[in-house]
Amino acid sequence: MTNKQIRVFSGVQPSGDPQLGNYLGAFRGWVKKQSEKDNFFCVVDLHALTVTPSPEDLKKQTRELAAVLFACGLDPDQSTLFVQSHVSAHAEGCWLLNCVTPIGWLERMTQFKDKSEGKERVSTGLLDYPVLMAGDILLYDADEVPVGEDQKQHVELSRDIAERFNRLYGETFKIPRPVIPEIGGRVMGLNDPNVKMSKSFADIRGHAIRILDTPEEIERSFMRAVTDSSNEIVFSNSPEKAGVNNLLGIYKVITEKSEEEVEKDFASARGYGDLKKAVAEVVIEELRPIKEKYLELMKDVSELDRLLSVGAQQASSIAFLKLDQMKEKMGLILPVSKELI
Ligand code: ATP
Ligand code: LTN
Repeated sequence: MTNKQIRVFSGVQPSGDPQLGNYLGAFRGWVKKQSEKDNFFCVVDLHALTVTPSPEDLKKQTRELAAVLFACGLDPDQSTLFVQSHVSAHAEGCWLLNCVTPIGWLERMTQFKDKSEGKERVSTGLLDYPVLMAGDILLYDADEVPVGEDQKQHVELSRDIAERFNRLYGETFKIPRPVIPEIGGRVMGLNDPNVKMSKSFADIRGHAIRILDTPEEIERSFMRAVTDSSNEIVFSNSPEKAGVNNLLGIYKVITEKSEEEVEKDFASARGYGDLKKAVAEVVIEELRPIKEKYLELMKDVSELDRLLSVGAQQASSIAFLKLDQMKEKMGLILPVSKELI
């Protein structure tokens, strides 16, 4: 099998301003590997509905996220980028998979437990979120699903759902595998290094670096980052050093240096101020061309919309074939001619 035959699928929610964790844990790796594989990337707007954004915000964030992804280097000639709701097979596939997924599997998901904790009422959509995600992946017979560490459990659930469907109705789906970056898979919040950096918290002062932040905002957020009371700039697994470890981790992924080289860079630093400045600098330089390209793309939204329509057409040509296969296997009769509907 040549690598181009390896199909990759991944998604990202338009649920807020994309942040450094999205970039280092997901987007950067997608772009780096895109020439080697057959790639499908999706702005999962239906998933974002589970957190009930305002309609105006959702529209705006969907386009902005697509533009950020192109600006990060996703190339329409190498990768298909599309919006989930433009390919209705995703919603339909989710229903079919709902009917083979035990509720207990969904209630066990840590993301569901975290997001529903302390809430008096949660939507069915929040519980069903991983089934929609399984549909995203399985409709394309994806081999690999590159995601950050936090999504591993959901990809594993997609495997369980695929295996159950195959057992009940005969071989239908490929079993996908999660691909987690060795480093960058878990970037932590700058205000609290025990919590994953997340776009839903991007509004909290000092929590996240947004991909589109100005250099001044980036520097300010890093200078405010929580560290500890010692002044040792070394990689460490100890909980007290989680903040410093996070900063060193970010520096290491971007500079692509080894741990020894990174520690050497800071051997003569005078304290955490120097570390924070250096990390801010590499992040600012990494994000600068992305922001420039983003601003360029947002000047002509109709071209962006056109690219997304082409992406949706490419995705549809695969997704609807698989959807028909699922329907047939489950005993649904297909219409004789779709033109008559
Ligand atoms: P939300 O706050 O809405 O849950 P998020 O910022 O956690 O959003 P997602 O849209 O859920 O981001 O995830 C998009 C991709 O980015 C996924 O592959 C996810 O694993 C990855 N990702 C998100 N946050 C981080 C992080 N802090 N470190 C590494 N990867 C991350
Ligand atoms: N749940 C994912 C987003 C997502 C996804 C997917 C990722 C939706 N569908 C399919 C990989 C494959 C998240 O990052 N929160």
